[in-house]
Formats: sequence, structure tokens, C-alpha cells
Amino acid sequence: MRPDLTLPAGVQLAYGGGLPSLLIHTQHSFAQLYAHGAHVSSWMPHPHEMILWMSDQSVYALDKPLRGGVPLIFPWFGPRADHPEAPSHGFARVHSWELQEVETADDITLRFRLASNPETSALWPHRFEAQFSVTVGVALTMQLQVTNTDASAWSFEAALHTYFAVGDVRQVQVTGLENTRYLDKTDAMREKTQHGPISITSETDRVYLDTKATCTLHDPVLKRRIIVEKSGSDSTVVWNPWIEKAAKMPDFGDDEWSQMLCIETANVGDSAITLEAQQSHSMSARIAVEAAL
Ligand code: TA6
Repeated sequence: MRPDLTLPAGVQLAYGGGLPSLLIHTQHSFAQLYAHGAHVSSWMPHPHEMILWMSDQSVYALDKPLRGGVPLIFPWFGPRADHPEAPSHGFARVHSWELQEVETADDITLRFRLASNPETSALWPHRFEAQFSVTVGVALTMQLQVTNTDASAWSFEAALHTYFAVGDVRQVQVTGLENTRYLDKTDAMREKTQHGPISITSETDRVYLDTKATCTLHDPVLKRRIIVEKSGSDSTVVWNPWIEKAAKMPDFGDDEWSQMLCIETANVGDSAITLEAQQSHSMSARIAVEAAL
């Protein structure tokens, strides 16, 4: 946190579970965020239950990402090509971001910053500045802005790797990606086309291509629809590990797979972003919830 920053009403520092966090209370909702990874771990708009899913097995340590909420993926997605030693999904989610500003109105907006430093440069030899802003209110809005502060162009991938809480993943549907091409990571990255709404009947790991679409997660068990609008993003990733994969992850409870689904606002693969020197790019997601009785 910036040393001269004072926290306004509605924002409290909390200690517990291994890492300091910020508890955000507005008239419309509650959220919890960590400076570690600028990680939103919880969001609950009244009168709904928690919208984001967190594993009961998540680790809360500076060298590990939290399991659940909204991991910030930057500057690469997945394993880094030709760098098996590099952390999966980049370093942003395991770095401490500095809380720069808190703005309170009806909603509360928090702005975090991460800039290149010797640690990041050892992993990725480019100078950058990343700003992540979160607005907590009736909706949850998140924006990742990346600036190339270097002297030459470079490319990056990014994702808001959002874990949504669901009543039973086998009963949900996702609409908005009909007729969209995707790479199926469970089938040797074969390119396929989405026919009809997405249902989850086995391990699902798909990168939907060239899409700016709003997605809706229909949850008949929790009787709600979660709407994910986005801008500055041309990829959407949909992921559920299912039974076997979940059992193999130490920070993921064996029976938790049916309680979550990731719908990730992203720019990955062919949608990676190239920035010229001093150029910036913003990607944002707006999450809203409707009762669906
Ligand atoms: O976004 C889906 C994915 O790339 C899956 O392949 C799976 O690896 C998931 O991310 C979680 O990755 P993590 O490194 O957080 O365990």
C-alpha cells in the first residue's frame, strides 16, 4: 500500500489466513482482495450468495497463487514456451501489487500497480507498468491496463482467470459463445466450433477464439444468471478440471470440482497483444448477477 494512503470508510485491512487482505463493504455488496496478485478472492452483491469461488484448500503464501477468485494472468498464459522453469500463467498473480488509490462513491474503486523490477526482468526481459482497478458495487468491474515503458515493442498474454461459484457444474449452461471457434485443450488443441450453449459433462478446457461476446452463466441450482461483459478482450477461456484433474491439484479439494466454473476474459495465443514503446492496452470485465427464479 502506498505509504501516504489512508483507507476510507468501507475499506478495512484484515489479517488472517496467512496474507493481509482488504475487506470492502458498500451499500450494495461485499468483497475481499489481496495485494498479493491484486487478487479479488470474494464478491457478494446483496441479496445473492458468493459469486466467486475459492477452494477450501487454497494456499495463502507469497510464493503461490490463490486458488479461486480472480487470478491475474500476465504476461503469459499457461506454461511459458521454451521456459519450463517459468511460473505457469506468468508472475503477476504471485507478485505483490501496490495499492495506489481508493475512490469511494456509491461503489468503491481500488487501483493497484505493478511495474517491472529485477525479479520480473529476470523472468521476462521487458519494462512494463500494469495498473489493475476493481470497482465493487452492484456489479464487479475489473480493468487491467498494461503499458510498454520500454524502448521497443513486445507482446504479452493476459487473462482475468475468474472462478465462478455454481450449485452443480453438471447442471449449468453458458450462453453467448454459440457458433464460436475454440481450441480444445483436452483434445490436443484441436480447433472445433461451439454448437448451442456450453454444458459441462467432463474435463473442459477451451480457448474460444476471436470473440468479444458477453457470456451468461445460467445456474438453475442457485437460481441465478451471472453475466460477464468484456472489452479489450478477444479470447474467452472456459475451464472445469472435473474429477481426475481436481484430485491431482493439492490446492483443490477432490470434491470441489462440481462447485465452480471458470469463464476467463483473456487475450491469449493469436489474440496476444503487441505494444509499441509507450503504448498501452486495457482489458476489462464487468460481472453482474440476476435472480433467475
Ligand atoms: O485457464 C485454464 C487453465 O489454463 C487450465 O489448463 C488449468 O491449468 C488452469 O488454467 C489452472 O492453472 P493453474 O496454474 O492455476 O493451476
